[in-house]
Amino acid sequence: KPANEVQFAASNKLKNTNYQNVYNDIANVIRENDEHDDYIGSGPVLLRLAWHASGQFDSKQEIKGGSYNGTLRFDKELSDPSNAGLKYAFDLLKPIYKKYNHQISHGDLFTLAGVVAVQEMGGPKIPWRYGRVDGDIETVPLNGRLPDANQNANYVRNFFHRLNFLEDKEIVALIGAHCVGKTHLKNSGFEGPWGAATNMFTNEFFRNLLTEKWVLEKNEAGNQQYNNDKGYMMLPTDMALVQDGSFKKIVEEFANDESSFFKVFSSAFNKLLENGIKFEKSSPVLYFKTLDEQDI
Ligand code: ZEM
Repeated sequence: KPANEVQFAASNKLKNTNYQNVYNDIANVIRENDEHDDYIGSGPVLLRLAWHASGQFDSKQEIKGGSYNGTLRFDKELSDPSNAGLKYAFDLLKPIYKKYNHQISHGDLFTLAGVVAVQEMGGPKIPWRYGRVDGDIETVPLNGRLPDANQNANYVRNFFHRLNFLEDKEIVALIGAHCVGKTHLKNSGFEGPWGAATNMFTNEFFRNLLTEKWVLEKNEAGNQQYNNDKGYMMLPTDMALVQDGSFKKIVEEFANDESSFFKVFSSAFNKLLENGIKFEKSSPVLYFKTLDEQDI
């Protein structure tokens, strides 16, 4: 075996520089699967995969969850009703997992896919570290820890406190990820996109919250959602961001200043992906170039 292969096998990790190759492989998967969901593409659903792979974290429980053990790969977790629609995203990543042949863990792959999705859709750079491991089935957290979209501002704030987001700014920024993708009746019981540019990471979500005329309506699944005359929608938890005075001030700031949104989103998303993880000192913070920046 060549020396570097032996080294990989020993450390079970890729050399730092090679994660840009994994990034590029994921970015190419996004490029190749641009027809998904009526040409929204595969970026949004990969971002949602990274969020759900991390957002079931609960430090107070015996099985804490989070991204560390890469447990979203197990049917037990994938079949959580909250994860409906994410098998497609997991399947997109399977060939990449295979290609690196145990040199990358599922947790690292899922979280890196979120970073790739944000950056390739034009969002901010997200710092990222490797070092998660494939935990066994005993490390799968109980279903039902992801948030309920039918709730109000207090619920949203308390939910994100569980994930160590104590500042309203971080919470509002994270939900700003609803600038991309859409809701699907068959997945969640909600229907429609949040805006016009469904595969571009921008502050449109915040602008729409403030400027569109929203009407509360019952959808075909019997759930209440806010609709406007352009076919956009907002979840009750989205609308909570303008119903609460403190949240609303931040929505206004982000609507007026995209760079402020990007800055807070970048650090909060990095924290979300790393909840509950103590990285080895040798694991550096990595930043990746987009395909465009590499002229690929
Ligand atoms: Zn979402 N999200 N989310 N979210 N989310 C959906 C879709 C997407 C909530 C929620 O209930 C829903 C965050 C926070 C919260 C994305 C990213 C992030 C959908 C629609 C629902 C119902 C799923 C479907 O039908 O396919 C709630 C209640 C949240 C907090 C209160 C955070 C944080 C995110 C990332 C940082 C993304 C990208 C989508 C779009 C997926 C797609 O397939 O288009």
